[in-house]
Amino acid sequence: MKLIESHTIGEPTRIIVSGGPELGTGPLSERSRLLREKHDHVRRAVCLEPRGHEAVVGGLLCEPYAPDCDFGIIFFNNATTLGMCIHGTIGLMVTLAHLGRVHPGDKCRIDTPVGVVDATLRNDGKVTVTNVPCYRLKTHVTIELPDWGTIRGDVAWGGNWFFLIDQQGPEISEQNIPALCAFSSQVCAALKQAGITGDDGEEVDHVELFGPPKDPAHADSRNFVLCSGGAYDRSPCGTGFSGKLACLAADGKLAPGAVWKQASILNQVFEGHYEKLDNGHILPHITGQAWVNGETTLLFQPDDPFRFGLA
Ligand code: PYC
Repeated sequence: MKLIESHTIGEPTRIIVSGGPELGTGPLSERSRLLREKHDHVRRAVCLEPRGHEAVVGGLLCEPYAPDCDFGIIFFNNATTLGMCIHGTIGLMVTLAHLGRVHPGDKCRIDTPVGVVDATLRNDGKVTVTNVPCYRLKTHVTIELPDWGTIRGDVAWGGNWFFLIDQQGPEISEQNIPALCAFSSQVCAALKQAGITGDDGEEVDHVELFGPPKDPAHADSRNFVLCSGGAYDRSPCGTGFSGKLACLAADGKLAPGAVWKQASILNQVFEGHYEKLDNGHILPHITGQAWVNGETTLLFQPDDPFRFGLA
């Protein structure tokens, strides 16, 4: 199995470019289910120790199902498959460029389990992704945390489900990463206990905290994102940023087309803006940068008890 490795301002992506499992030719949501139910060892081999680590996001490059698409992708992390991943799509585009399959200026349509996204490899090497339509589902939801009392946030769809919390909890700083992880884990548990879900009862499995930027000339806000597998996102998290844009739009705090600079916990920035759709949802456009940093062949020795990862 061959992988191309990249990182998107610090957040790793490993794309399976050959030797991946055969999942048929159905819709990407169906192939994602098959990957989860029948080939989970592939996800574990790519993401988990001893080869991987908790922050790794993997992607299986495949043929698209939706018409007019150039590529299909199914993302997954240390716990499960993902609906969508924007830092991973930025990583995918530089991976495809590394393979000579896309070139600066190319715009690709990419099929994913939650819909089609567009991605453009710009001449300056950055990538702009136009996400699926996003929206805020619930506003001013309160939860009770054992160590923090009442906390208020919004539920939004950004391609994954997010609970977004503004200026509550530990200060957003690198020194506080363990405390931010602990706080966000309590939020996840409280959401579950209170039965707070996305549409169709889907789990809200990502938590996003916001605070002021370290340098207001550099960014509008700084975030911390805890992903579904319990790892924190080293990037500003493009799907989380999409949820943030949906909330800013719904609150009338950012006009369509106006640029928002979202810094990560590592103080690196994605830029984004949105278009308003007729149904009130938004179409986010997120720009970021990734670098290819490895070409890997996974070997599976039959006597290696951990060839498919530490479960
Ligand atoms: O950038 O959308 C993103 C993402 C999702 C999970 C980790 N990163």
